[in-house]
Amino acid sequence: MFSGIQPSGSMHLGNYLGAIKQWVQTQSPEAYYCIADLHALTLQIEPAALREQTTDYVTSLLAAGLDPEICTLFVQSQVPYHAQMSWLLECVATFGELSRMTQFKEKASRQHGYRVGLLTYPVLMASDILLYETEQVPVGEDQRQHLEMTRLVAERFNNRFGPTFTVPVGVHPPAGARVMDLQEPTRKMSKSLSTPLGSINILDEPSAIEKKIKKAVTDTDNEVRFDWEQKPGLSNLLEIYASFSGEKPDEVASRYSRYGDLKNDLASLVIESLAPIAARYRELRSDPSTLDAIAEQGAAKASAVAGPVYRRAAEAMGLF
Ligand code: ATP
Ligand code: LTN
Repeated sequence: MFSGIQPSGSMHLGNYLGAIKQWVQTQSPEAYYCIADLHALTLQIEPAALREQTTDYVTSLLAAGLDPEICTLFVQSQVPYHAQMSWLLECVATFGELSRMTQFKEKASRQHGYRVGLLTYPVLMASDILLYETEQVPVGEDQRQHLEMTRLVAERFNNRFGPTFTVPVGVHPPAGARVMDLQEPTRKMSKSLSTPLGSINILDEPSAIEKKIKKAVTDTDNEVRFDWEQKPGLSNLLEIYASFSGEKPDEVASRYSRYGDLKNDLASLVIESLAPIAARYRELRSDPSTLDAIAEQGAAKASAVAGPVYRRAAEAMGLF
């Protein structure tokens, strides 16, 4: 199992429910999770902020329940095979394929003179995944297209150069795979695009969580029903509830007749579920040397797996 997260901005409820909760539930000695700091270089980000946020993300993932005694947690740039493999796979993927990626088109259209890394981003992601002989990639829905790209590149490589890579599949949670912005429920909750009221961060204060849920955009007909087409705002709240409580969104809907009651209970549920993470975060963040040591051990464990796979791929392509 392999997955990653960029250390950009604050970790939000979409990241937690779409990806991290699954990582924690399925962690094992064969699970590898990385903080994708190389991917974050595709964004406008100050060096000091990137360094700080990388430590914040190591801390948040530990606080959310990843246990470095069970799985491997590491920082992408500390394992140089990722950047090396990315070059090999850039010579397998095509410009046409990469320029058709939705995320690239969206992000590039918002920037003048966007970086080449924004185009080749999915190749680095494919490298991350393929270096660990990954079978399953737990991610949110928004990464579906990048996973398809990873499969395509792996299959093409295997056909051209002989069996080298395992071809992975994406796994998405039954509820919470696409958490929407609370203010614009037709758009996904996002680090780079959501407004402060649109996104709940996992370290938000209880009063902020309550305020954001109460102000979440719904509709005016006041009928509690799970229906993404007609009621995206309300359905998003029901889905967040279901993801925390382990129920189906329909079941949650059947218990409520008023939006206000649902919002009150949801606020309590989210506050209660996130409080232990925030408490653990504060405890761990006060000890940076332990965090550095965990990342260093993680990088050593990751390198031991990634190194032989990189060499196999390099040899298959004819490198000296
Ligand atoms: P941005 O929106 O700025 O591109 P992001 O919020 O998507 O960033 P990432 O680091 O790119 O954050 O994503 C980390 C993980 O969180 C991925 O597995 C991704 O699929 C998942 N994820 C991100 N946003 C959501 C969301 N709104 N709902 C469910 N999962 C999400
Ligand atoms: N691009 C991913 C983050 C990411 C990732 C990965 C996810 C980087 N490398 C490898 C899964 C596997 C995103 O969520 N934006």
